[in-house]
Amino acid sequence: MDPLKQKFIDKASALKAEIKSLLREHGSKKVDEVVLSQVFGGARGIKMMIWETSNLDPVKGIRFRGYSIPELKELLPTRPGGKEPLPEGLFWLMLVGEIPTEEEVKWLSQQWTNRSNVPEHVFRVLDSLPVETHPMTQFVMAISALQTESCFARRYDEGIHKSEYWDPTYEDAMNLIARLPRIAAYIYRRTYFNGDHIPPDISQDWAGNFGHMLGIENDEFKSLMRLYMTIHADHEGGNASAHTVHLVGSTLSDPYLSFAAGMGALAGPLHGLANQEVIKFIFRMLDALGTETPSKEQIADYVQTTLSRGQVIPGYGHAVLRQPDPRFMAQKAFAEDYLQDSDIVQVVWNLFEVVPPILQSLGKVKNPWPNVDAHSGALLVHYGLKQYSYYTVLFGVSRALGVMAALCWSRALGLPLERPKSVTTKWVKEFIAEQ
Ligand code: CMX
Repeated sequence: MDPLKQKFIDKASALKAEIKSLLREHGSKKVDEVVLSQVFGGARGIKMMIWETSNLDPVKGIRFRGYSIPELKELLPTRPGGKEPLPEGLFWLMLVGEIPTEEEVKWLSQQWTNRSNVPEHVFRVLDSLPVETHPMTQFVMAISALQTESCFARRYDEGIHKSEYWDPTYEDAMNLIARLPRIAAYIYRRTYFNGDHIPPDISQDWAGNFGHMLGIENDEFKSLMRLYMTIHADHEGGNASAHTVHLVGSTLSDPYLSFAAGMGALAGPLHGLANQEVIKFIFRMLDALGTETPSKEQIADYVQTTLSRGQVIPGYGHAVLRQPDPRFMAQKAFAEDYLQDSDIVQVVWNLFEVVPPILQSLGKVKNPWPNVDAHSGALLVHYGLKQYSYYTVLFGVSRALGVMAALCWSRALGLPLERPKSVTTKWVKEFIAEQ
């Protein structure tokens, strides 16, 4: 058995036994109380799911196995001489809870290269779609087409014992992650470069090769890809894409179909599509104001007009966070290092000053601060990746790392079908009458 797989099942078996005895003793302890406004309000804050790979604190932000993004920048292996962590290292950490060595990360990079072959029919499915099909739609269809390769679906069909579900889940997770950059790059090149595809360079790491296949041969951009793929990977289990993968996976639908479903959730403008919406918002604002370098007053007026039209300010607000998103701050730090002089980055920084007090003044927005999507587009535009309809695909490739590691845990721990209870408003009225 490969060393990562062995490490994973050793850790998961130990935790499974621990959970069993923990539940035997404490299974009836109350962990939360649900009020009616939460039932009508998108289940905000209700503790109802196990997610081992990361945890989100409203103030401190995301912690991957307890580590903050600045800590990961210090601790995870990088390319020789590089500053940004390799996403391979984050996947290792999320899957087995240990910071990997450089050797282990190299091994994982090689594994993903070995597993990266995409069957021809997936490209044929993509080529059959109108070229103007939204890249996220193409992404979902390509992942669904790739489901023919699912080890989990095949083993289930053959009659696998439930104690072994984790094994083909791990194989599917590794194969899917390995193949995603090729698929995503294919979508980019077919949509915007007339199908002028770039073959993989197997000497590069996972994110570096992705940058190469996109066609942006720039070392700084590849560093950005490593950072981008690391910080977008996981945001605990309750966000819409992660939760969808978890829910669909709980039916024992295989990892490919579960991930495709999750990407449907990521494609919503209140979630991952916000990264395209932010840059669209900025481009439209610059167009409307007739300048590349608007003043803070001009930006404030434009923001107010947007709000008065009943639209949200994309890239701002969050269902859990109550401070500037550390993922926004990590991208800002990258921009401070590499692209201080970029006009579009300056617009993002000015929005960071202007938007929070305006949102605060509305009196209803719980978090006026920027989220991850407020910064990513400006960095991509700087390096020439201006086709913003594509941005959510980048987010999706990264998100696979977290949700696939978490899916391995769900199957290894034997988590059951997820099935919360719904009620009707009639039931609510009767419930109130009985109080
Ligand atoms: N601009 C304008 N209004 C906003 C707002 C924003 N950026 N963020 C929240 N609000 C409004 C809500 O629309 C809501 O208004 P109504 O009561 O009139 O419906 C009110 O403030 C309260 O909302 P909230 O409790 O603060 O926020 P929610 O938990 O309901 O929603 C989120 C969170 C992210 C959907 C919301 O902040 C939003 O729409 N932001 C813009 C879209 C965005 O950036 N999404 C990306 C999030 C990160 C990601 O998943 O990738």
